[in-house]
Amino acid sequence: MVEIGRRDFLKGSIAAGALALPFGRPMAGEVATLPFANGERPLVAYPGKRPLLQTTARPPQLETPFQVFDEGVITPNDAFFVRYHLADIPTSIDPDLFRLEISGHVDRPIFLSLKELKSLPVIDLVAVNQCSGNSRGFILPRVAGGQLGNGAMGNARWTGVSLKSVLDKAGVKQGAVQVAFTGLDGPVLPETPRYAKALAIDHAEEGEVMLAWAMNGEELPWLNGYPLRLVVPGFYGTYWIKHLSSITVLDTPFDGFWMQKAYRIPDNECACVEPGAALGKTVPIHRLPVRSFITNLTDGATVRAGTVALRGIAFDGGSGITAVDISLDDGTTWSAARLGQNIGQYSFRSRSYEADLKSGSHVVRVRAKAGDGTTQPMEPRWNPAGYMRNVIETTRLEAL
Ligand SMILES: Nc1nc2c(c(=O)[nH]1)N[C@H]1C(S)=C(S)[C@@H](COP(=O)(O)O)O[C@H]1N2
Ligand SMILES: [Mo]
Repeated sequence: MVEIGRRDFLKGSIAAGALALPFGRPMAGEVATLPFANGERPLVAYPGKRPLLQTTARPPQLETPFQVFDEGVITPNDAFFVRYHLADIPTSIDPDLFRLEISGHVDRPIFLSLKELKSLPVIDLVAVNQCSGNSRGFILPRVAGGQLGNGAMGNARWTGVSLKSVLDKAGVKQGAVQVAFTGLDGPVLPETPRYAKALAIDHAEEGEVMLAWAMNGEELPWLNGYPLRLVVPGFYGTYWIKHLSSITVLDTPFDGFWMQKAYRIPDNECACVEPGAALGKTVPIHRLPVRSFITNLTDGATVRAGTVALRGIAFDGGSGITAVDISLDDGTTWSAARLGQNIGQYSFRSRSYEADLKSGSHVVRVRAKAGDGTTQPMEPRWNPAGYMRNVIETTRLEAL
Protein backbone atom coordinates (compact mmCIF):
# COMPACT_ATOMS: atom_id res chain seq x y z
CA MET A 1 0.00 0.00 0.00
CA VAL A 2 1.40 3.38 -0.96
CA GLU A 3 1.82 5.58 2.08
CA ILE A 4 0.72 9.12 1.37
CA GLY A 5 0.02 12.10 3.52
CA ARG A 6 1.93 13.84 6.24
CA ARG A 7 -0.53 15.99 8.02
CA ASP A 8 1.40 16.07 11.24
CA PHE A 9 3.75 18.91 10.39
CA LEU A 10 0.71 21.12 10.10
CA LYS A 11 -0.78 20.28 13.42
CA GLY A 12 -0.15 22.00 16.65
CA SER A 13 0.38 25.40 15.15
CA ILE A 14 -1.43 28.47 16.42
CA ALA A 15 -4.42 28.60 14.18
CA ALA A 16 -5.15 31.64 12.11
CA GLY A 17 -8.18 29.80 10.80
CA ALA A 18 -9.95 27.57 13.25
CA LEU A 19 -13.19 25.70 13.54
CA ALA A 20 -15.08 26.46 16.71
CA LEU A 21 -16.03 23.48 18.85
CA PRO A 22 -18.44 21.91 19.54
CA PHE A 23 -19.16 21.30 15.88
CA GLY A 24 -22.88 21.65 15.46
CA ARG A 25 -25.55 23.74 17.13
CA PRO A 26 -28.92 21.99 16.82
CA MET A 27 -31.86 24.29 16.24
CA ALA A 28 -34.05 23.71 19.26
CA GLY A 29 -36.32 20.88 18.24
CA GLU A 30 -36.25 21.72 14.52
CA VAL A 31 -36.54 18.70 12.29
CA ALA A 32 -36.87 18.31 8.53
CA THR A 33 -38.57 15.25 7.12
CA LEU A 34 -37.33 13.58 3.95
CA PRO A 35 -40.01 11.75 1.96
CA PHE A 36 -39.08 8.16 2.87
CA ALA A 37 -39.29 5.94 5.95
CA ASN A 38 -37.17 7.19 8.89
CA GLY A 39 -36.60 10.45 7.02
CA GLU A 40 -36.58 12.77 10.06
CA ARG A 41 -33.37 14.81 10.24
CA PRO A 42 -32.40 17.40 12.85
CA LEU A 43 -31.62 20.82 11.39
CA VAL A 44 -28.19 21.72 12.75
CA ALA A 45 -26.14 24.90 12.25
CA TYR A 46 -22.39 24.26 11.93
CA PRO A 47 -19.74 27.01 11.74
CA GLY A 48 -20.17 28.89 8.46
CA LYS A 49 -23.41 27.06 7.69
CA ARG A 50 -27.10 27.81 7.97
CA PRO A 51 -29.17 25.00 9.55
CA LEU A 52 -28.76 21.91 7.36
CA LEU A 53 -30.18 18.39 7.58
CA GLN A 54 -27.80 16.34 9.68
CA THR A 55 -27.36 12.72 8.56
CA THR A 56 -24.55 12.03 11.06
CA ALA A 57 -22.71 14.23 13.57
CA ARG A 58 -19.36 12.41 13.76
CA PRO A 59 -18.17 12.70 11.12
CA PRO A 60 -20.35 15.62 10.02
CA GLN A 61 -22.65 14.76 7.13
CA LEU A 62 -25.04 17.56 6.26
CA GLU A 63 -27.54 17.80 3.47
CA THR A 64 -28.87 20.96 1.77
CA PRO A 65 -32.61 21.64 2.21
CA PHE A 66 -33.95 21.01 -1.28
CA GLN A 67 -35.76 24.35 -1.60
CA VAL A 68 -32.33 26.06 -1.72
CA PHE A 69 -31.98 24.77 -5.30
CA ASP A 70 -34.94 26.92 -6.29
CA GLU A 71 -33.14 30.12 -5.19
CA GLY A 72 -30.73 30.09 -8.14
CA VAL A 73 -28.29 27.84 -10.01
CA ILE A 74 -25.42 28.66 -7.65
CA THR A 75 -25.64 26.99 -4.25
CA PRO A 76 -24.72 29.47 -1.49
CA ASN A 77 -21.65 28.54 0.55
CA ASP A 78 -23.55 28.48 3.82
CA ALA A 79 -26.07 26.01 2.37
CA PHE A 80 -23.61 23.72 0.56
CA PHE A 81 -23.71 20.10 1.73
CA VAL A 82 -20.94 18.52 3.79
CA ARG A 83 -19.61 14.99 3.67
CA TYR A 84 -16.77 13.43 5.67
CA HIS A 85 -15.85 9.79 6.15
CA LEU A 86 -13.58 9.96 9.17
CA ALA A 87 -14.23 11.70 12.43
CA ASP A 88 -10.81 13.31 13.02
CA ILE A 89 -11.40 16.40 10.91
CA PRO A 90 -8.92 19.28 11.27
CA THR A 91 -10.00 22.03 13.63
CA SER A 92 -7.07 24.39 13.19
CA ILE A 93 -4.96 25.15 10.13
CA ASP A 94 -2.52 28.05 9.89
CA PRO A 95 -2.74 29.34 6.32
CA ASP A 96 0.83 30.71 6.55
CA LEU A 97 2.26 27.37 7.60
CA PHE A 98 0.06 25.25 5.33
CA ARG A 99 2.04 23.39 2.65
CA LEU A 100 0.87 21.19 -0.19
CA GLU A 101 3.29 18.34 -0.81
CA ILE A 102 3.81 17.04 -4.36
CA SER A 103 5.93 13.92 -4.37
CA GLY A 104 6.28 10.39 -5.70
CA HIS A 105 7.22 9.73 -9.31
CA VAL A 106 8.39 13.31 -10.00
CA ASP A 107 11.69 15.02 -10.84
CA ARG A 108 11.57 17.39 -7.83
CA PRO A 109 9.38 16.72 -4.77
CA ILE A 110 8.06 20.13 -3.67
CA PHE A 111 6.09 21.81 -0.90
CA LEU A 112 3.98 24.77 -1.99
CA SER A 113 2.59 27.44 0.31
CA LEU A 114 -0.80 28.98 -0.39
CA LYS A 115 1.03 32.11 -1.51
CA GLU A 116 3.10 30.15 -4.02
CA LEU A 117 -0.03 28.39 -5.31
CA LYS A 118 -1.82 31.70 -5.74
CA SER A 119 1.07 33.04 -7.86
CA LEU A 120 0.35 30.41 -10.55
CA PRO A 121 -2.14 31.25 -13.35
CA VAL A 122 -5.58 31.43 -11.74
CA ILE A 123 -8.50 29.58 -13.29
CA ASP A 124 -12.16 29.60 -12.45
CA LEU A 125 -15.03 27.30 -13.36
CA VAL A 126 -18.60 26.48 -12.29
CA ALA A 127 -19.15 22.82 -11.45
CA VAL A 128 -21.55 20.53 -9.61
CA ASN A 129 -20.24 18.56 -6.66
CA GLN A 130 -22.55 15.60 -6.05
CA CYS A 131 -22.07 12.82 -3.53
CA SER A 132 -22.22 9.28 -4.93
CA GLY A 133 -24.85 8.50 -2.33
CA ASN A 134 -27.07 11.46 -3.18
CA SER A 135 -30.71 10.28 -3.24
CA ARG A 136 -29.83 6.92 -1.70
CA GLY A 137 -32.80 7.15 0.66
CA PHE A 138 -35.18 6.79 -2.29
CA ILE A 139 -33.63 3.55 -3.53
CA LEU A 140 -35.84 0.48 -3.30
CA PRO A 141 -35.16 -2.11 -2.05
CA ARG A 142 -33.40 0.04 0.56
CA VAL A 143 -29.62 -0.22 0.79
CA ALA A 144 -27.14 0.49 3.60
CA GLY A 145 -25.34 3.83 3.78
CA GLY A 146 -26.29 7.44 4.51
CA GLN A 147 -30.03 7.75 3.81
CA LEU A 148 -29.82 10.95 1.78
CA GLY A 149 -32.56 12.85 0.04
CA ASN A 150 -31.62 14.87 -3.04
CA GLY A 151 -29.62 17.51 -1.16
CA ALA A 152 -26.13 15.98 -1.23
CA MET A 153 -25.21 18.05 -4.26
CA GLY A 154 -24.37 21.67 -4.94
CA ASN A 155 -23.14 23.95 -7.71
CA ALA A 156 -20.45 26.56 -7.17
CA ARG A 157 -17.90 28.71 -8.94
CA TRP A 158 -14.48 27.36 -7.96
CA THR A 159 -11.31 29.46 -8.15
CA GLY A 160 -7.81 28.08 -8.00
CA VAL A 161 -5.05 26.69 -10.19
CA SER A 162 -4.98 23.73 -12.52
CA LEU A 163 -3.59 20.51 -11.10
CA LYS A 164 -1.49 20.37 -14.27
CA SER A 165 0.36 23.58 -13.43
CA VAL A 166 1.30 22.16 -10.03
CA LEU A 167 2.34 18.78 -11.45
CA ASP A 168 4.46 20.59 -14.05
CA LYS A 169 6.32 22.41 -11.28
CA ALA A 170 7.32 19.08 -9.76
CA GLY A 171 7.93 17.48 -13.18
CA VAL A 172 6.02 14.23 -13.75
CA LYS A 173 8.43 11.45 -14.72
CA GLN A 174 7.96 9.06 -17.64
CA GLY A 175 5.92 6.02 -16.62
CA ALA A 176 3.50 7.80 -14.27
CA VAL A 177 0.08 6.11 -14.34
CA GLN A 178 -1.97 7.73 -11.58
CA VAL A 179 -1.98 10.60 -9.13
CA ALA A 180 -3.21 10.03 -5.55
CA PHE A 181 -4.59 12.69 -3.21
CA THR A 182 -5.21 12.97 0.49
CA GLY A 183 -6.20 15.64 2.97
CA LEU A 184 -5.63 16.64 6.58
CA ASP A 185 -8.48 14.64 8.08
CA GLY A 186 -7.69 11.28 9.56
CA PRO A 187 -9.23 8.27 11.21
CA VAL A 188 -9.96 7.96 14.90
CA LEU A 189 -8.35 4.52 14.94
CA PRO A 190 -4.93 4.21 13.28
CA GLU A 191 -6.00 0.94 11.60
CA THR A 192 -8.58 2.78 9.51
CA PRO A 193 -7.13 3.87 6.16
CA ARG A 194 -6.89 7.62 5.58
CA TYR A 195 -9.31 9.02 3.04
CA ALA A 196 -7.44 9.05 -0.28
CA LYS A 197 -8.41 8.88 -3.94
CA ALA A 198 -6.60 8.65 -7.26
CA LEU A 199 -7.08 9.83 -10.83
CA ALA A 200 -5.53 8.52 -14.05
CA ILE A 201 -2.47 10.56 -15.06
CA ASP A 202 -4.08 11.73 -18.34
CA HIS A 203 -7.10 13.01 -16.43
CA ALA A 204 -4.90 14.73 -13.84
CA GLU A 205 -2.95 16.51 -16.60
CA GLU A 206 -5.90 17.51 -18.77
CA GLY A 207 -6.11 21.04 -17.36
CA GLU A 208 -9.61 21.25 -15.88
CA VAL A 209 -8.95 19.38 -12.66
CA MET A 210 -8.32 22.16 -10.14
CA LEU A 211 -6.90 22.91 -6.75
CA ALA A 212 -9.39 25.47 -5.46
CA TRP A 213 -9.09 27.89 -2.56
CA ALA A 214 -12.25 29.85 -3.25
CA MET A 215 -15.88 29.01 -3.72
CA ASN A 216 -18.35 31.56 -5.07
CA GLY A 217 -15.77 34.32 -4.64
CA GLU A 218 -15.05 33.62 -0.97
CA GLU A 219 -12.45 31.45 0.72
CA LEU A 220 -13.58 27.83 1.06
CA PRO A 221 -15.88 27.22 4.02
CA TRP A 222 -14.05 25.15 6.62
CA LEU A 223 -16.31 22.16 6.18
CA ASN A 224 -15.94 22.27 2.38
CA GLY A 225 -12.19 21.87 2.57
CA TYR A 226 -10.42 25.03 3.79
CA PRO A 227 -7.85 26.09 2.73
CA LEU A 228 -7.55 24.00 -0.48
CA ARG A 229 -9.54 21.26 -2.18
CA LEU A 230 -9.45 19.23 -5.33
CA VAL A 231 -12.19 20.00 -7.88
CA VAL A 232 -12.77 17.28 -10.47
CA PRO A 233 -15.37 18.74 -12.85
CA GLY A 234 -17.95 16.18 -13.98
CA PHE A 235 -16.81 13.53 -11.48
CA TYR A 236 -18.60 12.51 -8.29
CA GLY A 237 -17.66 14.36 -5.09
CA THR A 238 -15.74 11.39 -3.72
CA TYR A 239 -12.72 12.59 -5.75
CA TRP A 240 -12.95 16.20 -4.56
CA ILE A 241 -10.44 15.84 -1.70
CA LYS A 242 -10.85 18.51 1.00
CA HIS A 243 -8.09 20.08 3.12
CA LEU A 244 -5.86 18.77 0.33
CA SER A 245 -2.34 18.33 1.69
CA SER A 246 -0.62 15.71 -0.37
CA ILE A 247 -0.41 14.80 -4.05
CA THR A 248 1.54 11.67 -4.96
CA VAL A 249 2.41 10.73 -8.53
CA LEU A 250 2.41 6.94 -8.89
CA ASP A 251 4.00 4.57 -11.37
CA THR A 252 1.68 1.74 -10.31
CA PRO A 253 -2.09 1.99 -9.78
CA PHE A 254 -3.14 3.24 -6.34
CA ASP A 255 -4.20 0.32 -4.15
CA GLY A 256 -5.92 2.26 -1.34
CA PHE A 257 -9.16 1.11 0.25
CA TRP A 258 -11.22 4.05 -1.08
CA MET A 259 -10.43 3.12 -4.69
CA GLN A 260 -10.12 -0.68 -4.51
CA LYS A 261 -12.92 -1.55 -2.07
CA ALA A 262 -15.24 1.44 -1.72
CA TYR A 263 -16.97 3.63 -4.30
CA ARG A 264 -17.21 0.98 -6.97
CA ILE A 265 -20.05 0.41 -9.40
CA PRO A 266 -21.02 -2.51 -11.65
CA ASP A 267 -19.01 -2.38 -14.86
CA ASN A 268 -21.94 -2.16 -17.27
CA GLU A 269 -23.76 0.64 -19.07
CA CYS A 270 -26.47 1.16 -16.42
CA ALA A 271 -24.11 0.66 -13.44
CA CYS A 272 -26.88 -1.58 -12.15
CA VAL A 273 -27.75 -5.13 -11.17
CA GLU A 274 -30.99 -6.86 -10.19
CA PRO A 275 -31.51 -6.43 -6.44
CA GLY A 276 -29.71 -9.24 -4.68
CA ALA A 277 -27.87 -10.48 -7.79
CA ALA A 278 -24.10 -10.99 -7.81
CA LEU A 279 -22.23 -7.76 -8.43
CA GLY A 280 -19.84 -9.13 -11.06
CA LYS A 281 -16.98 -6.95 -12.26
CA THR A 282 -16.83 -3.43 -10.81
CA VAL A 283 -15.01 -0.18 -11.64
CA PRO A 284 -14.43 2.96 -9.56
CA ILE A 285 -17.39 5.34 -9.75
CA HIS A 286 -16.55 8.26 -12.04
CA ARG A 287 -18.74 10.65 -14.07
CA LEU A 288 -22.13 12.05 -13.06
CA PRO A 289 -25.01 10.74 -15.15
CA VAL A 290 -27.57 13.25 -16.42
CA ARG A 291 -30.26 14.34 -13.91
CA SER A 292 -33.05 16.90 -13.65
CA PHE A 293 -35.34 18.12 -10.88
CA ILE A 294 -38.32 20.34 -10.31
CA THR A 295 -37.19 22.76 -7.62
CA ASN A 296 -40.27 24.82 -6.77
CA LEU A 297 -42.82 22.06 -6.09
CA THR A 298 -42.41 18.88 -4.10
CA ASP A 299 -44.01 15.53 -4.77
CA GLY A 300 -47.57 15.61 -3.42
CA ALA A 301 -47.95 19.41 -3.57
CA THR A 302 -51.30 21.12 -4.04
CA VAL A 303 -51.48 23.93 -6.61
CA ARG A 304 -54.17 26.25 -7.95
CA ALA A 305 -55.59 24.99 -11.29
CA GLY A 306 -54.54 27.09 -14.30
CA THR A 307 -51.04 28.17 -15.25
CA VAL A 308 -48.48 26.57 -12.95
CA ALA A 309 -44.78 27.47 -13.16
CA LEU A 310 -42.46 24.44 -13.02
CA ARG A 311 -38.94 25.66 -12.31
CA GLY A 312 -35.98 23.35 -12.15
CA ILE A 313 -32.38 22.42 -12.77
CA ALA A 314 -30.56 19.85 -14.86
CA PHE A 315 -26.92 18.78 -15.08
CA ASP A 316 -24.64 16.01 -16.28
CA GLY A 317 -20.99 15.02 -16.14
CA GLY A 318 -19.80 17.72 -18.52
CA SER A 319 -21.25 17.14 -21.98
CA GLY A 320 -23.81 19.85 -21.21
CA ILE A 321 -27.61 19.89 -21.11
CA THR A 322 -29.15 20.06 -24.59
CA ALA A 323 -32.86 19.71 -23.72
CA VAL A 324 -35.25 19.23 -20.85
CA ASP A 325 -38.69 17.81 -21.52
CA ILE A 326 -41.72 17.87 -19.27
CA SER A 327 -44.54 15.35 -19.22
CA LEU A 328 -47.81 16.16 -17.47
CA ASP A 329 -49.20 12.65 -18.03
CA ASP A 330 -46.65 10.38 -16.37
CA GLY A 331 -44.40 10.07 -19.39
CA THR A 332 -46.90 9.46 -22.20
CA THR A 333 -46.39 12.80 -23.97
CA TRP A 334 -43.54 15.29 -23.60
CA SER A 335 -42.90 18.91 -24.46
CA ALA A 336 -39.78 21.02 -24.31
CA ALA A 337 -39.01 23.33 -21.38
CA ARG A 338 -37.10 26.60 -21.83
CA LEU A 339 -33.44 26.37 -20.84
CA GLY A 340 -31.85 29.17 -18.82
CA GLN A 341 -28.46 30.73 -19.44
CA ASN A 342 -25.54 28.35 -19.96
CA ILE A 343 -22.87 29.24 -17.39
CA GLY A 344 -20.69 26.22 -18.11
CA GLN A 345 -20.85 22.59 -19.13
CA TYR A 346 -20.38 21.33 -15.58
CA SER A 347 -22.92 23.66 -13.98
CA PHE A 348 -26.56 23.28 -13.04
CA ARG A 349 -28.63 24.60 -15.94
CA SER A 350 -31.90 26.24 -14.98
CA ARG A 351 -35.02 25.59 -16.98
CA SER A 352 -38.60 26.73 -16.78
CA TYR A 353 -41.97 25.57 -18.02
CA GLU A 354 -45.50 26.85 -17.68
CA ALA A 355 -47.98 24.02 -17.34
CA ASP A 356 -51.68 24.45 -17.85
CA LEU A 357 -53.23 22.20 -15.23
CA LYS A 358 -56.95 21.48 -15.00
CA SER A 359 -58.27 20.64 -11.58
CA GLY A 360 -57.48 17.07 -10.63
CA SER A 361 -54.40 14.88 -10.16
CA HIS A 362 -51.37 15.17 -12.41
CA VAL A 363 -48.21 13.10 -12.56
CA VAL A 364 -45.38 15.35 -13.75
CA ARG A 365 -42.12 13.88 -15.02
CA VAL A 366 -38.99 15.82 -15.98
CA ARG A 367 -36.34 14.38 -18.28
CA ALA A 368 -33.06 15.95 -19.37
CA LYS A 369 -30.91 15.11 -22.38
CA ALA A 370 -27.16 15.64 -22.43
CA GLY A 371 -24.75 16.56 -25.19
CA ASP A 372 -23.29 13.05 -25.22
CA GLY A 373 -26.71 11.67 -26.27
CA THR A 374 -27.59 10.19 -22.88
CA THR A 375 -30.90 10.71 -21.12
CA GLN A 376 -32.57 9.51 -17.93
CA PRO A 377 -34.33 6.15 -17.44
CA MET A 378 -38.07 5.94 -16.68
CA GLU A 379 -37.48 3.23 -14.09
CA PRO A 380 -34.98 3.52 -11.24
CA ARG A 381 -31.88 1.36 -11.40
CA TRP A 382 -30.38 -0.49 -8.49
CA ASN A 383 -26.94 -1.32 -7.18
CA PRO A 384 -26.02 -2.40 -3.66
CA ALA A 385 -24.32 0.88 -2.67
CA GLY A 386 -27.22 3.01 -3.92
CA TYR A 387 -25.04 5.05 -6.28
CA MET A 388 -25.75 6.79 -9.59
CA ARG A 389 -29.48 7.41 -9.13
CA ASN A 390 -30.76 9.34 -12.15
CA VAL A 391 -34.31 8.13 -12.70
CA ILE A 392 -36.73 10.58 -14.33
CA GLU A 393 -38.18 12.24 -11.23
CA THR A 394 -41.91 12.11 -10.54
CA THR A 395 -43.84 15.00 -8.99
CA ARG A 396 -47.50 14.30 -8.25
CA LEU A 397 -49.55 17.48 -8.16
CA GLU A 398 -53.12 18.04 -7.05
CA ALA A 399 -54.65 21.04 -8.83
CA LEU A 400 -57.64 22.61 -7.07
N1 LIG B 1 -10.49 15.16 2.99
C1 LIG B 1 -11.65 14.63 2.60
N2 LIG B 1 -12.13 15.00 1.40
C2 LIG B 1 -13.31 14.51 0.98
C3 LIG B 1 -14.06 13.59 1.75
C4 LIG B 1 -13.53 13.22 3.01
O1 LIG B 1 -14.11 12.41 3.75
N3 LIG B 1 -12.33 13.78 3.40
N4 LIG B 1 -15.26 13.11 1.27
C5 LIG B 1 -15.48 13.18 -0.19
C6 LIG B 1 -16.87 12.97 -0.60
S1 LIG B 1 -17.42 11.36 -0.65
C7 LIG B 1 -17.68 13.98 -1.06
S2 LIG B 1 -19.23 13.66 -1.63
C8 LIG B 1 -17.20 15.38 -1.08
C9 LIG B 1 -18.20 16.30 -0.43
O2 LIG B 1 -17.75 17.62 -0.52
P1 LIG B 1 -18.33 18.72 0.46
O3 LIG B 1 -18.26 18.18 1.85
O4 LIG B 1 -17.53 19.94 0.25
O5 LIG B 1 -19.76 18.95 0.04
O6 LIG B 1 -15.97 15.53 -0.42
C10 LIG B 1 -15.02 14.53 -0.75
N5 LIG B 1 -13.75 14.92 -0.23
MO1 LIG C 1 -19.58 11.31 -1.38
